[in-house]
Amino acid sequence: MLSPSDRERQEQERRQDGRLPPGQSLTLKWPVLHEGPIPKFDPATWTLDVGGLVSQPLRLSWDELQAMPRKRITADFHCVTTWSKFDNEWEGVPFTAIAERAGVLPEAKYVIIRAENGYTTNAPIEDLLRSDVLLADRHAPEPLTPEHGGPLRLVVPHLYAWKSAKWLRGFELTAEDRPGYWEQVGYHMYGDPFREQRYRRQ
Ligand SMILES: Nc1nc2c(c(=O)[nH]1)N[C@H]1C(S)=C(S)[C@@H](COP(=O)(O)O)O[C@H]1N2
Ligand SMILES: [Mo]
Repeated sequence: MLSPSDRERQEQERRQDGRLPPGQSLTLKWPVLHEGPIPKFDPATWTLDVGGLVSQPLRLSWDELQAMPRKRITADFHCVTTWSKFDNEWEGVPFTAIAERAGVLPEAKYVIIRAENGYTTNAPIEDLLRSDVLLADRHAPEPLTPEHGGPLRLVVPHLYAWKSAKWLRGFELTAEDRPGYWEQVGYHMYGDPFREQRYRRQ
């Protein structure tokens, strides 16, 4: 156990490293945070839908998704409620593989990320095309548990964690930015933790 002063010193060091964003504290546990119930997963009926400004709209089954290229990344995770969890090992399908298969049209500038129970969040497409953005089904070495978004969640390490939608079900590519679930009640449209883009000015 770290004493409070050790913890403070460690946070100071990490801040100096540029790894802990302003206003954040390190957590060693992994909190569970979401609205609503944990959805049930049936691999026989589950689909991932990709539509909007793409040349080839997709409806992928669980097995089709599993057959796609895979990748493992290590990344920090920053929740807007001020906890950060370092060194998460995520494994899954890179968003770039999905984008390539769907064929992103030049007019596509934003993505509405869709999850179970109507949860949505938005991001510029260029952010999702970063090489470390994954459709993760493992928090390695374990499969992603249902409370952490299993069977599949998006992971966007460089934005606040509300953009990392749990129970991911699809993407809609759009020309204009549209606020998602939390953005509609005042969370920032972009959400960069290093610029403390927590809430929008009202
Ligand atoms: N579908 C869905 N995804 C969601 C949320 C949610 O309410 N619903 N909450 C977000 C928030 S605010 C955070 S901090 C992370 C938390 O992920 P965790 O519970 O695995 O720590 O999930 C994000 N993804
Ligand atoms: Mo969060």
